[in-house]
Amino acid sequence: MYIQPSITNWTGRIDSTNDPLSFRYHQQIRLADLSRLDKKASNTFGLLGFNCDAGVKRNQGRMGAAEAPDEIKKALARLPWHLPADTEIIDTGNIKCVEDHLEEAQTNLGNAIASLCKSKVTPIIIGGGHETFYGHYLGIRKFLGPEAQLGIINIDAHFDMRPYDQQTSSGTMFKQILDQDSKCNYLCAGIQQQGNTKALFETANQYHVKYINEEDLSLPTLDQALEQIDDFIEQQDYIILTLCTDVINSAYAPGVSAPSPFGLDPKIVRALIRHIVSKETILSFDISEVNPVLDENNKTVALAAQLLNDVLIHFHTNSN
Ligand SMILES: [Mn+2]
Repeated sequence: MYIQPSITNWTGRIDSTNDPLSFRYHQQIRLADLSRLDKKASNTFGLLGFNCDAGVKRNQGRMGAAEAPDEIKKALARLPWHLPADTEIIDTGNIKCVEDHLEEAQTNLGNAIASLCKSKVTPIIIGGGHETFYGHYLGIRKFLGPEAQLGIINIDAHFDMRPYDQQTSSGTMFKQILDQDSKCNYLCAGIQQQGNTKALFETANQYHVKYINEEDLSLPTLDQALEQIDDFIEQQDYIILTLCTDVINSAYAPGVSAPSPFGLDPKIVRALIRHIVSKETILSFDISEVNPVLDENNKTVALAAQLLNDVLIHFHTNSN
């Protein structure tokens, strides 16, 4: 089900109505119906929400992520605009999952993402539980066709490679993808021993997943981690990035289904994101697993909005 973008998400302080140097996001954003996209200039980003936590429910997690897209848009609306003047950001509304119709919702999300790509709009997807990523993948693969080597980078405490013989969920996407797509490679940064069983580490090894442990993602070791990520990126035709917000330390990100007391410092996550989205081969980004219902003083939502702002500012800035 498609929900058109709403101006009610885009309000905030107004320092000036005519001086662009004083503008905030809510003064720059434009609303665009998905069915009426025309060809855009190449520096256009399309925000697309996914109101869905059916995958989290199936994964026996805590519900609420379906409400994140509008809350994150409201927080982004209030941030000052530091993007180049010719950058265009459009809110293209939300795709909503009805009841337990997860597969249908993921297909709809994928189709919407593919149509954004066709209009030369960079998809910036706001989940939703991490099942958002399966729709993200479907859309990019549909756009690229089957032959391109596609690198998936997931910043996450969890592999999300559980078996799905019974049903898919927010914990199965990467196994689903690697089982059906031999042209996909998977790197996961932020893995925690306590977030994954021994069996999941074995699965990851069987599927030749590249992963970087949480312990190896601190300031002193960051350069080494970035080198590993660069080696991975160089072997792909294109990359896509997904951020599972539960990878962040629960002191900073309490509003998630599965909080991580030993999660990453937000500054490390910001450094990873800046580095990865600056690459020439990146096509799209999603942020998932923010849960406004479980948040404390809106701080996870505010962090998510700031990370999104970082993605937008740093996207494609390094074409080496
Ligand atoms: Mn995840």
